[in-house]
Amino acid sequence: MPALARVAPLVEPSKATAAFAADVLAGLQAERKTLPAKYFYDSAGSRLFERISQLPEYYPTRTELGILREHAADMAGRLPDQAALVEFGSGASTKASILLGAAPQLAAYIPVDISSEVLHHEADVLRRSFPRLAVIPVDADFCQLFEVPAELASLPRAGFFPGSTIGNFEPHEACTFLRNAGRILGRGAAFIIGVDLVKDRAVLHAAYNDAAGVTAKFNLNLLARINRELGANFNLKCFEHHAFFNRERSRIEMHLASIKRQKVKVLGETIEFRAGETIHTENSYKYTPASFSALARGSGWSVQALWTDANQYFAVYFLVNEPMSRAQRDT
Ligand code: AVJ
Repeated sequence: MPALARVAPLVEPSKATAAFAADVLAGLQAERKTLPAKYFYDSAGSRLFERISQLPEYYPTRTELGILREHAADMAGRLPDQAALVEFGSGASTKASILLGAAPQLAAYIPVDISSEVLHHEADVLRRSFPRLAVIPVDADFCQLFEVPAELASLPRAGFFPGSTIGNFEPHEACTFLRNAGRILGRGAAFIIGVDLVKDRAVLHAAYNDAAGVTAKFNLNLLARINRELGANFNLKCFEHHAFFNRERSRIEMHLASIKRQKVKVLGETIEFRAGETIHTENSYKYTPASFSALARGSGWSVQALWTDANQYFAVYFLVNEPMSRAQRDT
C-alpha cells in the first residue's frame, strides 16, 4: 500500500456517523419523508426514553416488569439446565436480572448490543449480582447474524427480547428477525419475548401523547441530534410531535409535522417542507395473541406459553424453535 493512502484525513467521520448521514439524507429526500427510529437513542434520547418509561400514561415498561416479576419462576422453569441466555439489544439489564434471579440453572448470560460502553458497564454490575454466572457481552447489531462466543458454543441457548422492540419492525422485518434469531439460537431453543397488545385507542393515544410532553421531546430530539451530529439547521420550534393509532395497520405512528412551509439545510442539501408535511419517525406495532402467534409460526417458532397482566395491556410469550411439520405447512 503506498504510504500516502494510510494518512487519515484531518476530520475522519466515523463509520457510524457516515451511516447516520446516509440514512438521514435518504429519508429526508424520499417522496414521503421518514427517519429510522433506531436513531432516537443517543445519550439524550436514551435519557428521555428512561423518563417516558416512568410516565403514568406509558404503561408498557411497568406492565412488562410486573409480568416478569410475577411469572419469572414459571418462565425460568421452562429453560434448560446449563443454558446460555442471549439478550437481543440489552441496554440496561433490569429485565434480564429478574429472569436470571429466578433461573440459577443458567450457565451464561450473553447481552448483545451496539452501545458498548453501557454493555460492558452493565456486564460488570451483573457479574457482581450473579457471581456464578458467566456474563459475556457481544458487541453487535442484534438485527444481523452474530456469533455466539466460542467458549459457549456447546451450551443450549435461550433468547430474551423484552420491551416490545419487535413492534418497531415492519411485520416482514419482524419475521426476518425471528428467523435469524432461530438460526442463532438453534433448533429446539426457547425465546422469551415481550410484545405490546392491541387495546383501547384512548389508552394507546395517551401513552404516546403524555401530558408532560416527554414523548414530544423524545421525538424532537431526533432533529436536535441531526443538528448536533450532522450540522443541520432544523428549528425545533417549527416542528410538532404527532402520534396516533392507525387501526387498519395496528400501529402507533409517530411523526414530526412542519408547522409551516420551510427549508432546512442538511449536509449541504436543502430539504423543503410544505406546511403540515410530516417526517414519519416511528411505528410501534401492536399485536393480538392471535396475530403474534401467527407471525411467530410463520417465522419458525411456536407459542408454548404466554403471560399477560390483569388489564391485558402487554404480553410475554415463551416461544420454542420448531420448524413446522409438513402437515402444518400444507394447511
Ligand atoms: C422502546 C419500542 C418499546 O414503541 O413504545 C416510546 C419506544 N416511542 N414512546 C415504543 C417509544 C415512543 C417504545 N419502545
